[in-house]
Amino acid sequence: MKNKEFLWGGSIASHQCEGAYDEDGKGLGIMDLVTVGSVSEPRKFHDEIQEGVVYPSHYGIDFYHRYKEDIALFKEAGFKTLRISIDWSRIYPNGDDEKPNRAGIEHYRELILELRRQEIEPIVTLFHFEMPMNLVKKYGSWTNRKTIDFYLKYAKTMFTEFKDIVTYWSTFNEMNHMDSDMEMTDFFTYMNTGLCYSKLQEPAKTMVYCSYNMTLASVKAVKLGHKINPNFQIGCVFGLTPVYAWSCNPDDAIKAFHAMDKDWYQVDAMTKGAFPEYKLEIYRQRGVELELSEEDKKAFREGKIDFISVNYYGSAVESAKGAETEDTNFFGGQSNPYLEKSDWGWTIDPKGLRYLLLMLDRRYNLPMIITENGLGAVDVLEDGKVHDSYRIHYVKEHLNQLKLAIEEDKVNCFGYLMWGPIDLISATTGEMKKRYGFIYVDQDDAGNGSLKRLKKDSFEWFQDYTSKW
Ligand code: BGP
Repeated sequence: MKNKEFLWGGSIASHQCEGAYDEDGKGLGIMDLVTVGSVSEPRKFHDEIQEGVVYPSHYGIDFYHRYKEDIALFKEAGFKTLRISIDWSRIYPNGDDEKPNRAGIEHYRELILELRRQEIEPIVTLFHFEMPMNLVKKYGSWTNRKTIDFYLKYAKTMFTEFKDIVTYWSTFNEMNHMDSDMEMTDFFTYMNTGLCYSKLQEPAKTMVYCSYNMTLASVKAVKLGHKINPNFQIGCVFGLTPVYAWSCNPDDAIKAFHAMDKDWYQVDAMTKGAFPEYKLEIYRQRGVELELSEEDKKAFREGKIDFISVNYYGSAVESAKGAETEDTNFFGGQSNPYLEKSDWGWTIDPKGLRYLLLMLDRRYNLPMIITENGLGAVDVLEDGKVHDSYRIHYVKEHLNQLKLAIEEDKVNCFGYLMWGPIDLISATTGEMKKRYGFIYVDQDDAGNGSLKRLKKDSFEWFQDYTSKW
């Protein structure tokens, strides 16, 4: 395939790479209170910063100060695009401030202009697990509709400030993981709201209000952005997991379908011009009656996204009977006996990517971009080199499937972005040693290291492979 326009690149998020958590007027964000964890030790969520505790967002990989050096490396790797996120708490430190923080705006302007100078197309996410903590403490986060207004004020500021230098936007990252229809972990709830599921007084109600209000905020932001610049391409990032039936028993197929509905209802809400009735019915079954006002209905009609962004890491399996094996899966359901897992228990399923793209293409008929994919693995640094053949294998297998999806299945996919093209902090565990990058960063889990950047074997491989694709 010779498509010069295809967007090759990578995705990063501010709380996982910037550091500088209290510089240039930044307020305290929800991720600034999350400790380092590991595969066996969950991250903790604190109310206040405690002395002697490691909070990875405070240092990241110092991208805040080193972005020029890093962008030069991305350019060398052949990137055509970089997906970044803007940290809301750099723009409105408390979320409810009257005026934005100019230093925060200017920082992102410089970063975006640097990308433009290097001919790298910026894709900007407005909410990637980053929100001012004050909105959680003072207003109850997304349970309160006022938070929608604060988010829209922030979105308006960004759309207006960057209307001539950014075309591609994402309203949210993976808010679909937070849902009323599952027994939530603290982690997924906290990442999107700053609230801990286990401490909620009325969990069902809270989850319904938060997920509905965030979905509404997204469609309203799309309308607002299109008004500010009709050329904007505005999407939303969904973390989507194809779910297979354990067997050909129709009961398993229905169970698997419903498991996907948990994630896909938001795609429906943002593409079809209405909030899905089936979701309102599920809310009812959970004891929450949600009456949509005429104004809300109008917002869904008028705020359809222009494209679908997909984060893909693996697939899941569901059986109507419940667990068929003891071995459960990070993505829900149980392990798939046909597939391998990463060291962190994430299923590796390149064909699942093709299957997912097919389903999305036939169901929505919209342009798509893969905004995250990759292998979190431990890398060994030897004599200044990292021989990461396992990563090359992983990416190659996924790209082979992507090629089949585009060339044979004719799905409309306009880009592929690696997650964490430069090693950064893991979102789920806060570790540094769960590395995804083509570029190695010398830093350990406690934040110690020279922060030196080194090209891994996969760096040159990516450069070469994508230039010939
Ligand atoms: C996605 C998030 C990213 C990223 C990625 C990998 O769900 O959007 O922020 O972190 O997962 O996860 P982890 O870093 O935990 O390996």
